[in-house]
Amino acid sequence: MNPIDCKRSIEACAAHYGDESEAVRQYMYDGLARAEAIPNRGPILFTAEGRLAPEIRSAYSEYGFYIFEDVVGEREMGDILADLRGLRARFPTHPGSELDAEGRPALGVGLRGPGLAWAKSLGDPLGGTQAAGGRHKVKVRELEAAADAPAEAPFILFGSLQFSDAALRLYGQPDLLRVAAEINGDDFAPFTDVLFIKDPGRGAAVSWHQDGDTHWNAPDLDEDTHGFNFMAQVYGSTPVNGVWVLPGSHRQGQLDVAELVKNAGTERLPEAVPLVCNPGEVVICNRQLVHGSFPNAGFEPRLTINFGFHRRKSVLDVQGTGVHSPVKVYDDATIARRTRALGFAIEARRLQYPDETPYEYRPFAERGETFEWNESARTELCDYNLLDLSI
Ligand SMILES: O=C(O)CCC(=O)C(=O)O
Repeated sequence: MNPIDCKRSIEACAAHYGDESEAVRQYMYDGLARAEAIPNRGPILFTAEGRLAPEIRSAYSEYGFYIFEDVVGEREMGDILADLRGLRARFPTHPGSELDAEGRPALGVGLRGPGLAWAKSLGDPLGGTQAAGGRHKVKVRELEAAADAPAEAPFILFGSLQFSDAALRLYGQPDLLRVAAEINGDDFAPFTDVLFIKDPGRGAAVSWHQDGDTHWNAPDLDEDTHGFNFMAQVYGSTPVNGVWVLPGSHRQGQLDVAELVKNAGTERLPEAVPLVCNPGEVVICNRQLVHGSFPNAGFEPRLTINFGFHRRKSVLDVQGTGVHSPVKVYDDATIARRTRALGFAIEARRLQYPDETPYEYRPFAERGETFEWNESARTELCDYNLLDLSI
């Protein structure tokens, strides 16, 4: 499949930057070329012994991300798009509203956990603030949205598995879970699950940062200590609307992102590359990578179904930092409770795709834990993200 043609969007985006527009245009085209030169994309492949193909493992280790092609097929994508239409119809009419456009109780109303977060159209709500433990050190340039854009637009939907059966089923995708087991061990633990919503002309920036809070000074810190996110692309992603990453930075420990920007003399970090994806591709993205996204001033939407996994030893008996869920020590029972979402996901997927071999998660087998996907499971899933393993 050819990559999305985003030339018009690059021009439109660059035009927002006034006297920096030529620099922005050049950065986007150079970024595209740098991304293309990195050998880190292809289908998910396993060896005859069932291990992740070593070239995928080593490319992921070297660059900190890998783009899996053709993960979400036509049927599944149809389900996802239908779900997203339904979800969006249930969004609150505006921040603070409890009603959707049809006057019904809006999505997330009545839940204790976070639901939909809004952000100023083409703004940068996180950069230079104390949000998420102050990890977004630098504010990237906010852009002027068109007069007909809303002051605030949907930005992040937290706890997405409780709102979308299609997202839940993707969470149970067997090949992705085999990848998770390969990277984090077959007793891997969950992290958090969200939708990043970057509507054209509206979607806000997520300024440069590294995820991860707890283990930067640990003597045994390594490149996989703070886990990874899968980023499934519904509409694809481009330099204009997508996440940019600094390849290899996940192996360099905690970096001073403000210093990187200062030294570069620009928010456009010179070595960064955009995650360029077609619809249905899924990026595995190391949380320790320096990464971020600019306001989406182009014409293509981006919607990322984000879901992450950790090594068990990175979360077991560790006190979370409160970024994604209330502060808590993650004992074995807490991890087991949070992992029940995975059991529901695998079962929901099995019902939808009976011809596929479901993923067998070792801790469920060891505990003899079984799952049914029904109304009581759906109720149990409400507010599941209050137990996100936030490290
Ligand atoms: O999707 C984006 O724009 C930002 C993603 C991100 O920062 C993350 O997943 O940690």
